[in-house]
Amino acid sequence: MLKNDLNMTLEEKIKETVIEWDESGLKEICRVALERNEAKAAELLKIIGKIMQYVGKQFEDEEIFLPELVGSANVVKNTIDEILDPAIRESGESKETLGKIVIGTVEGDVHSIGKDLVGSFLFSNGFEVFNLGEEVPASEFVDKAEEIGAHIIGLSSLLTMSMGFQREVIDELKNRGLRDKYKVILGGSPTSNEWADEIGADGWADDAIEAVALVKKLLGRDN
Ligand code: B12
Repeated sequence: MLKNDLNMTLEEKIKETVIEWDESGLKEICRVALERNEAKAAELLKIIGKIMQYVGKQFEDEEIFLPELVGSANVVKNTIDEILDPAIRESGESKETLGKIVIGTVEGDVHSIGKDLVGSFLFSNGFEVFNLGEEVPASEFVDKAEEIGAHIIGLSSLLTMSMGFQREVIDELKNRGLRDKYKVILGGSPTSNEWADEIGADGWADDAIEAVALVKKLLGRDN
């Protein structure tokens, strides 16, 4: 009972900092909770994931707008990078890893926000995410997937001009005889389900929340 009350208080505090983009506040709450053994890093990640789902839903319902969504995502991403991820590694506490994902924006395209959001959502939902950044050549996606034993390759493209590079990654996999080894998913505003079908990808998602559902489905983690 006491633990529940404590968790609720912690969740409420975390929610407030995420919504108010209070990065130093969120980091402090997480640091103190870890120091006092009030929660493990994986538990904090779960709480943060739940809150990001709430924020994402608010964005979908047009209750908040892009700057608010990006502000919250950045606060969460920086806290995960600087506090929670290192805490998990140090303690040897095994993060519940549901699968490994390599994600990046394809060659010729510098747009990062949507792809980073998808990466943060996947991470906070228990997946291990390797974000290769922007303007990533086809061979780099495949090299990284091979190196880390990925399950999924995620390709972002925001430009009509760069969409063709999504096809190139699939061609690169085929050329190396690796097409069946990885599930390839696509996203970005000019792309669609039809485009994913046309180039032989395994799935497409419209936003970060759908991306999490898609990845869970592809990896049989959706029950
Ligand atoms: C911000 C922005 C920029 C910023 C990017 C900053 C950054 N660090 O990302 C800057 C100013 C650098 C920029 C540059 C350019 N831009 Co720009 N940009 C935008 C803008 C306004 C917002 C994009 C964005 O961040 N959206 C918010 C995020 C959250 O949404 P999202 O990216 O769609 O991502 C979601 C989904 O698509 C999906 N998703 C995304 N990636 C993935 C990946 C996977 C695997 C999955 C499953 C899902 C998924 O989930 C995400 C989260 O919900 C859009 C217009 C718009 N309203 O989209 C134009 C836009 C994308 N840009 C455009 C253009 C033309 C350019 C430039 C060529 C302009 C120029 N003449 O220089 C350059 C490109 C240079 C280059 N080589 O890449 C056009 C593209 C048109 C087209 N179809 O080709 C757009 C649509 C504007 C327009 N209406 O003309 N841009």
